[in-house]
Amino acid sequence: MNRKDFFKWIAGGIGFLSISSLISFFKRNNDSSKNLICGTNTNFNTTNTTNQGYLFPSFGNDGIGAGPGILSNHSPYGSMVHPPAGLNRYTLSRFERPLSLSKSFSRQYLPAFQISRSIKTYEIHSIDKPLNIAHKIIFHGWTFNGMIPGPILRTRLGEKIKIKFKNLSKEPHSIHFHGTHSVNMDGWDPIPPGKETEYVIEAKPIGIHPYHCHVPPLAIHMSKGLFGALIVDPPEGRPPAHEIVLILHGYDLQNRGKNDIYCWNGIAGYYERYPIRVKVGELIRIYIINMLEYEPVASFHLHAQTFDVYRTGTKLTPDEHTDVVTLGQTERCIIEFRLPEKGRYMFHPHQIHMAERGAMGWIVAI
Ligand SMILES: [Cu+2]
Repeated sequence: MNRKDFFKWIAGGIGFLSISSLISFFKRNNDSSKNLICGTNTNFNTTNTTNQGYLFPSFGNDGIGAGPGILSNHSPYGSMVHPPAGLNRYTLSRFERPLSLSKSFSRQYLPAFQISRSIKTYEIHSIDKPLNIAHKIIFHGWTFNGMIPGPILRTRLGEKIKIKFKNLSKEPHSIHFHGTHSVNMDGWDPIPPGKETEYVIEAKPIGIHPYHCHVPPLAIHMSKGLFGALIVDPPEGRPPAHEIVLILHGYDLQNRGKNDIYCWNGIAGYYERYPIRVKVGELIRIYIINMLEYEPVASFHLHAQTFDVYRTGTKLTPDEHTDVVTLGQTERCIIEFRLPEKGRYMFHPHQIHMAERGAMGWIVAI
């Protein structure tokens, strides 16, 4: 082989390698496109109903969720569990109260109540209801007023609230509030189906307190959706801020005492698809509660900005300044921060399996 032939041979080899690698690249991408449409995994087995009546997806190697890292068919930063079709950025507006909102909008943030003398009266009913909690996933929830989480109640320190509870579902349920109240109003005793009761609570201390059904087996009653939040403001109120409630919880789709998907505020993948929009520089206050069952610890982590943490919200001075706050079951906190520049700020639990299975979200500063 002379020198000219040698170079021809080398060039031919490179050409062959390039073409074969291009072919394998397209083949690989073509294969993955079978399961991916606009980042949405469509490989769902929607006819597979379990005896619990759930529809659940089969995607990834383990049947629920995806396989490891970037090799599986999803965005490495995206949620593998997508929200249902047909939602919009206002679907979860009851968890948010931007600074600029009119009174009519802020009423959505609070459930309807009547004030008689000094008592706010709320009507809360337990209702069995199928809910579309993720793309092609119907969950047969046990709900307060048809929603998971239940209504966000809000009051001021020392105000009396009356909760008229009616059990309209097939199982016994109750409402137990965290915080301080009369031991006779503790809500652990089951109210049978069709029956009703009243809980009267003098709201204290200030902060964010979960409420939930307290009928055993407790983990099932709670993870089925029977929980919500009570915000207790100081008598003088709180400084104006863009407020958001984020309640972390999971869904056990196969009734095996294990969370299959995770979410903030009831719908998996929602805040990834519909980021929370805030204004650059405005005060942001997030009320965070960990209502996850079956896992002892979860967290909230914000990217690119640190925040003040008020643990349980019971003080008006911050306990720490950080970028990740860890919460045991039913633990909660209030965080405050401002976003100094335009951009997309990611948030998620730092338990990555939770983030990757529906609990990843964005706050966009505009
Ligand atoms: Cu219950």
